Amino acid sequence: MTQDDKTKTLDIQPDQGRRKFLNTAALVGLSGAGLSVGLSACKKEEAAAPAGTATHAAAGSAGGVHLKPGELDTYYGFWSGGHTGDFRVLGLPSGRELLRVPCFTPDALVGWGITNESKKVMGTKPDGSLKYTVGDTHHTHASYKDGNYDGRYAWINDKINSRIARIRLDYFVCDKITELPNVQGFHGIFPDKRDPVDRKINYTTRVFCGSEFSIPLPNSGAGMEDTKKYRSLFSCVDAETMEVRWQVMIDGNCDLVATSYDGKLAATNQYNTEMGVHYEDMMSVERDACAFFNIARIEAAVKAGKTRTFGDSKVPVVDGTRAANSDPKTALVAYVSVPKNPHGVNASPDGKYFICAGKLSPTATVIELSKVLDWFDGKLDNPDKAIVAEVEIGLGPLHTAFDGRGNAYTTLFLDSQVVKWNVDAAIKFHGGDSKAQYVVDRLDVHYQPGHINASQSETQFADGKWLAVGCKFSKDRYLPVGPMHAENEQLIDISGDKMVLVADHPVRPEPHDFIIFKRDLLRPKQVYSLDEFPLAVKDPKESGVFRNGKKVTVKITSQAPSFSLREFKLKVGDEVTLILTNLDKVEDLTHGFAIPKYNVNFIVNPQETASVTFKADKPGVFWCYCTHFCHALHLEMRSRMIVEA
Ligand code: RUQ
Ligand code: CUA
Ligand code: CA
Repeated sequence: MTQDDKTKTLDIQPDQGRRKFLNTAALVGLSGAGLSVGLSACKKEEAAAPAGTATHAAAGSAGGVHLKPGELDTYYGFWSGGHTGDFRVLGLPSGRELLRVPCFTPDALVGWGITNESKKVMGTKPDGSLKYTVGDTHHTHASYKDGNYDGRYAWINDKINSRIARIRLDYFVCDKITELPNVQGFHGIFPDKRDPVDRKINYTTRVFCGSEFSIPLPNSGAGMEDTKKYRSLFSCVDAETMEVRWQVMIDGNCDLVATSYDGKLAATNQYNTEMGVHYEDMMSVERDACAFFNIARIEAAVKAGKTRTFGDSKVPVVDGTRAANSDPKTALVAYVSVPKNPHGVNASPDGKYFICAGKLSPTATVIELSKVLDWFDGKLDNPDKAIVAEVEIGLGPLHTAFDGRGNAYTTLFLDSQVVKWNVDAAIKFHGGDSKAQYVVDRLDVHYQPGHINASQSETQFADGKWLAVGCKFSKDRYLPVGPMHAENEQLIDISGDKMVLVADHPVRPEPHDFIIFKRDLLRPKQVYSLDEFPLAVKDPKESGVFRNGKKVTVKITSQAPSFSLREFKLKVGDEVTLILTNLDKVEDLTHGFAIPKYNVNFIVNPQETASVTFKADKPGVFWCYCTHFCHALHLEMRSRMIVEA
């Protein structure tokens, strides 16, 4: 199909024959044959792709993507790194990667997992080694105030070990990691946007976390064969203390998470309402659900002590199962049915709707939040009546973004497309107006898109300029580099009626979700404050070797091009803590500190302090040197560690 043919087909509603609800048999092919069919279809369409790829002249009004040397991007993008376990910062529209913030996994550049400070954040075993060294980040979101990002924090999840990390956006560092109790497969995450009760609190104070895998509660070896009793917990983490405030035990599982702008509701889409243990079981019913949590009621129940705990965890758990929540007047959770194995739940910027994509159904479901609240108030007899549209949009719908002009953009994994559709028109169509034209545009992307997000899409200030699409397969878009390909993140100009593909960006596998927001919402600091670090060596005169039996503290400062100690002496068997403060005050004047054969390397940014603890177990001379280029005499920037036998 050429791009022109495709454009001609845009004005008709999705073909009903082709876009039938997929039945279970067809879906068995999803994981194998279905996907390869999808990919070979991509291959055919590849020839047509350049026609849909805009030159700059053809691009909409969002502006050019190629910035001149020295030009700054106008948006920040926060990307999750996937199983690299990091958090990435990009500039948009250029797509340039600016920073990786290590969170869950060690990072050799920074010394994350090497320094005592980072190990404390990451968590250690009693012997001082890291508790975990693998991670799998999926979703990142930032703190809100008045319906917009306020630049305080971002959060990111680790699916493998059920951890949530917080990134301070003043210094772009991970400062806290919390492990959720009794949770496996921690997937969706979303901060709240204001308080449901105290209306003065118009900013984020909670972060909600969904658990994708159901497990025996507690998971300590009993009841492992009784799979029908497995449950999932939906968790609320305090945004400031990062402690888990409460959990809700639910039927089915949690996938993605969304929150309402009024603070009253959080929701998670559920693909396994069957509570199956094999994937065939997980897609045996035609409708799953989106579970809505009434935050004020849950917190009242917690306060009233209507809670239990599981295992060693002290976190109070309320009962959100279907059986316990059938009476709307007291229900904590409303289950709205959604077809089939839905993926993604996204809040529209006007605050009115949550949209779930069908994944195994070619539909998007629009749920009106005021009607969900009506059900909780006893004004609606069935929570499914909160569904105001359920329309066919294409095959394998996953995630949805918004332009602030009433349009939604949903990734179609199987169709390798983004579909732009109008929410109001979809509601009219669903209401019986068969002439309502809700599909506005379709664009081929390359290939198999998962996440999607538009500039400011997750705020009330969606500005409809840029749309980024995370394609899971790049196939032929880049030079081959062996069996594994780069992922392909594509940038689309959405400022006009038609979507215009403007750039491909190869990214290291494998990013998942991302958010894009205006650069002036962030004011990062470029030099630390010495007071942030209790161990800071504030003056070179404080440096030296301080011995207390076998425990030795070495205090050093750095100022380009030298360390305050030109040499220091240790004895074999010493337990050494080395503290280094970088007294340079110039931004970007970072020093490194490496100790050969001792597996030590870390950096200190301007006015930062970091420490390492190690055992002096090898006699000899070890030239500690600066690993971060800092000065014309960078190579000469050394300190001689002498370990006496
Ligand atoms: S999920 S491709 Cu982990 Cu973000 Cu949807
Ligand atoms: Cu200090 Cu290089
Ligand atoms: Ca299912």
